[in-house]
Amino acid sequence: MKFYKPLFTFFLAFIGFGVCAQLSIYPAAQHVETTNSIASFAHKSFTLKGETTWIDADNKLFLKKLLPLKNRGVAIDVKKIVTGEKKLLQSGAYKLIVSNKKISIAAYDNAGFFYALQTLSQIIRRNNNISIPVCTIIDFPNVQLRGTVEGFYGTPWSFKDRISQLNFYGKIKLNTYIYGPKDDPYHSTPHWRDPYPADKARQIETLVKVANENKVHFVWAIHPGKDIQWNKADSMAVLNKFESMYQLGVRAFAVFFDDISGIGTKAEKQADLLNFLQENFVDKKPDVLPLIMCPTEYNKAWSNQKPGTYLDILGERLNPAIHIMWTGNTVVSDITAEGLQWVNQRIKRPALVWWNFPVSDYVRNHLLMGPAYGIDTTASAWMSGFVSNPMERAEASKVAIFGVAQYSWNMHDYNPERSWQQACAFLMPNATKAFELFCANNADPGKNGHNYRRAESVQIKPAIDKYLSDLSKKDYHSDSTEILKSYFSEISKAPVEIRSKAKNKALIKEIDPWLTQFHLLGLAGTEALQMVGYYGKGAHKDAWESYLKLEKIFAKMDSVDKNNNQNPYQKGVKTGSLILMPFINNLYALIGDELSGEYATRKVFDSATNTLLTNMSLLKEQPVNVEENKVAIRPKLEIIALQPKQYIGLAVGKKRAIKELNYQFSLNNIVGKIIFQSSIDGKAWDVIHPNLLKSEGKLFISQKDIHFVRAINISENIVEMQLQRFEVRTE
Ligand code: LTM
Repeated sequence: MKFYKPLFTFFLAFIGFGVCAQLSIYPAAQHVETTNSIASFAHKSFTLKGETTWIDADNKLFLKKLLPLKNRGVAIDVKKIVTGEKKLLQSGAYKLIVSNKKISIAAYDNAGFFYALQTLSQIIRRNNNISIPVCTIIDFPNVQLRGTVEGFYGTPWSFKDRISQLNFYGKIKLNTYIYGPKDDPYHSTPHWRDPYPADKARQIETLVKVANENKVHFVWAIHPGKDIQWNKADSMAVLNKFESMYQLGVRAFAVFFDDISGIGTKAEKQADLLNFLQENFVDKKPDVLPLIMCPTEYNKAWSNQKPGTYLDILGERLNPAIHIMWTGNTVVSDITAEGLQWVNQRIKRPALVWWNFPVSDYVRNHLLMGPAYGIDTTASAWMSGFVSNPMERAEASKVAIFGVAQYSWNMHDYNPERSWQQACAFLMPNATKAFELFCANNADPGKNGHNYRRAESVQIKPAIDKYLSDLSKKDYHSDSTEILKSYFSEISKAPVEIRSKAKNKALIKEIDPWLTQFHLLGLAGTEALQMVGYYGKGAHKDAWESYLKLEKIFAKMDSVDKNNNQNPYQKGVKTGSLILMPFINNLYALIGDELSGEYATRKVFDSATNTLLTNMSLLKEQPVNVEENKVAIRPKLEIIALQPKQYIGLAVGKKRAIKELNYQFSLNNIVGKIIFQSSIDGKAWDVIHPNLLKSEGKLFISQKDIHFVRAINISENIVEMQLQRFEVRTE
């Protein structure tokens, strides 16, 4: 008998009876022992033996679907784990032993039994008979709470999306789904105090049922901090809302205080409310799980680092049974053991990680479908849970969620790249390579206010670098040419293959505009290489024709961008934006320059001259959107705190003049706090309007040659607000 370390548990080959079978378990099991033989239970039925009373009805049903259960047959010997190693004395732990004679399942609880069955379902082979590799699997999770927090801004997931997620979580051994979509008005302001309308309530009831079947804790979160009054009536309003959710079957609850300003942010009051809920709700209902809270200072960059402030107050005052969430060193951040140790000593408990990946609410024109990396594989001891905040696109998020499942179940074994490949195979079994190609080039969020970037086009980058380096030496026939040609050709074909072979139509619907754009990207790359080849051969006329064809493809891409995904935040459809698009643009510009003496080539676009104007370090990276006669700062989802004299504004290029400023801040009565100013040169500033009352409006600018506008805090206090719109119309 051979012992394989967890690292090698994937795709083990079993050779028995002349058959080569594969054993793939996801997430990777902690210990797998196996021989080369396969137990073949030809035409046999199975019978449940041992201690079976503790097994719940859902698990019995699952087992029945998996194996033909009769009164007599091959024994499935069942046991509850009650003593032994500590790691097996936790929820989700199980032992699965398959011999030629019987199957033995020992589990700590029903979650463990369910996971044993999931593993079994992954290794069973059904041909003429039922064959299972002879093996011993000892398995348990490294992290207690594993899953997702539907905590993004934008359109909340649909009922169907959520059902699909919960079934997916069961399969990949995730046990937590926190319901907290920012744009559900019954989760947040204005309706957090009110019960759900009947149709929504029924849906939640069903979701809880499906979650239970999949051994997933359905955690319902409330976000009351925007307008909570710290009085008895509002404490009771939260409690009553929880009670109404309890009636729908919910048995786990959270209170979020993220992205708020004003009195709602007070640590003492937040802790008191949570403690009140603990005493008057959780302690009175034995079937309710420990509470979870998301603090206002939910990352290191935003937290007051002075001892005795917000996080320390929570640490001291909040009932120790309550989990505290944490996004890392910044809002969107890698997760490190050191970062967790830092916060844990302040909050006096292990943090529950809220990982802001693959969420894309701050970069809605991109998909984040690359590997889930930047999560420390030595950090398990420092967290009570790990949940990922996904994209508004539920099915597309499954690529990253698959990685999160692998990471949080078996951290030491976690390999982001390998896990990502397995995710692609799992989600797109009939077009895995095409899907991998798509995901590999739809990974980076692009320039963004969080300064969070992801590797993209990793595999092809060396060939691109070589090509560009050869080109810089006027070598137009680089060795990389053929590699790149075939890569772009694969890209142009991948969408057809994905669309035609995918079983998951919901996924195709979500990514459809990006598939169209990806196809065009493949065509553009192919044409660009062709163009350079012609030019290199001295065939300038052919190169020019290619150049024009490329422009036509660009125009189609532009049209996809302008006609799809027109959300008010980051409109459009970007693909391959880190490496491939810049590469193609580079070739276009280069050959355009070379041909400019002979042909009338490209126009120069002055986008680089439209820039953000600020003296706030937190906002420096916030991108600017440029359209024909509009320049806008990308809206910021989180609260920003303007110190006295801090400003935020826009500078436009010399060829444009500002005619109108359109703004929206989540701040009422800005008199005496914020004024708007304009300038010709960015040095001397005039007040546009001294007495603005409203948090939103339009200001017309009659003065000529205005290239700069800004909003500045003229008060002596910090002004907290949300930057929802700051947009100028130019001449
Ligand atoms: O991250 C937290 C705790 N809150 C919000 C999320 O709702 C949002 O999805 C992410 C990413 O934009 N940023 C937040 O601040």
